[in-house]
Amino acid sequence: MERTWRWFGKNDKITLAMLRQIGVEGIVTALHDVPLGEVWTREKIHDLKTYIESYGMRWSVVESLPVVESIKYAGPDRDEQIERYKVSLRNLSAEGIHTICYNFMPVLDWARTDLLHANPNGSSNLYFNYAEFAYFDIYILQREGAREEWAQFRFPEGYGEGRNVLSEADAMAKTMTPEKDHQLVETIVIKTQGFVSGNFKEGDKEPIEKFRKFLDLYKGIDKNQLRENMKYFLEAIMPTCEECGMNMCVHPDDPPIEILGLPRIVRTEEDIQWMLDAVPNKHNGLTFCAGSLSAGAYNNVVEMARKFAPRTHFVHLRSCHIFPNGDFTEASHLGGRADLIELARIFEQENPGLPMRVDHGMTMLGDESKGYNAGYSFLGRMFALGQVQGILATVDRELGIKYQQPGFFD
Ligand code: DNO
Repeated sequence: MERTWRWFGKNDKITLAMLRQIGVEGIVTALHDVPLGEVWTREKIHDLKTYIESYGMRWSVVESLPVVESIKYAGPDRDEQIERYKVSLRNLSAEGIHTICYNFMPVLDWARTDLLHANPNGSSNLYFNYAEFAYFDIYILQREGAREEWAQFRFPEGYGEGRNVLSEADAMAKTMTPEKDHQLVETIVIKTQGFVSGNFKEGDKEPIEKFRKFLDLYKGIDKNQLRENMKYFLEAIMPTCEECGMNMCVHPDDPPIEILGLPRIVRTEEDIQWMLDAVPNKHNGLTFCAGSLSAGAYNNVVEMARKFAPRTHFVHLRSCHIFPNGDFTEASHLGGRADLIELARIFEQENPGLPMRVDHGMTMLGDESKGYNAGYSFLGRMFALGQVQGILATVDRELGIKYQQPGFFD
């Protein structure tokens, strides 16, 4: 596997010079300053690519070339937006970049309710609490139908026994303050979305109003319709991908559950199989995000890796722990539900050379005061990368794959 790292561009406090020292070979990044829906020009791509190369690394993967909402809900300008997307694909390919990570999640990219949840060892991790999310939905967003949906909510078998998320949310309503509400909105809407999606930005004045408008766009769009819209998009771009050797790899929904009354269609083995079969072209592939998939109790991540390795173009190594009450947090990269050791073995065997990045990491040893993007600490991710490098070195030796970490005399 190619050892890559998600870097947020020239303003990232974590510099390429730092990454070079810790065994990073490839960079995963995006043109974060280009507004959503605008074409990525060849000049801008070239500029960033050359900058990365000047540090002895390469731009391996784009994460993300965002798919605007109107492509997802089939708005009036969808075809125009798809044409722009194709131009960006051609420009990226002309600069030698051939792997694109994107997602097809409506409105909200990924979701967590706590970004600094204490681990027993004094570090912290990202956390998802169902009752807090239900509180946000019912009391802050005040979404029509939310209360009824949460009343029907059931955890997957074996989890959350005897738990009533709706009454927990109602109990929370008695103790929440405007400050705590603000904090939850910051977490769910701004801090997790601000740096990845383009729908919401740091400093948005009325994020909840904005959120409601986005939700309205999806009225009447169910799972089947969203699937059709995804198929439409993929079929439309495949000829361009073939022509310029571009691998598209969809990121699974994180967490892999239906939320806010919105359909989510990349959650399970069946979903992924559907989307690969719907457009049976090798350029239509998957970002195997072990972390997102492992947050779903119904997902057997190792089996899914075996099944989908041939259509995987990019791997996110991360693992989740699901508590008996159904909430989940990010586990150590050596533990949790995802079994990264077995995954590394499967991918090295079945599809060698894939770009891989460690995903998320603990916030530790002072990371918390540096203002990093949520989940994207430096020391925590470096620690995880060290662990994953160890896994890969061991697996590679077992499989007879020669690998020399760059930057050392050995
Ligand atoms: C969060 C990320 C996601 C991911 C996008 C891909 O940490 O994994 O935001 O980059 O969904 O399009």
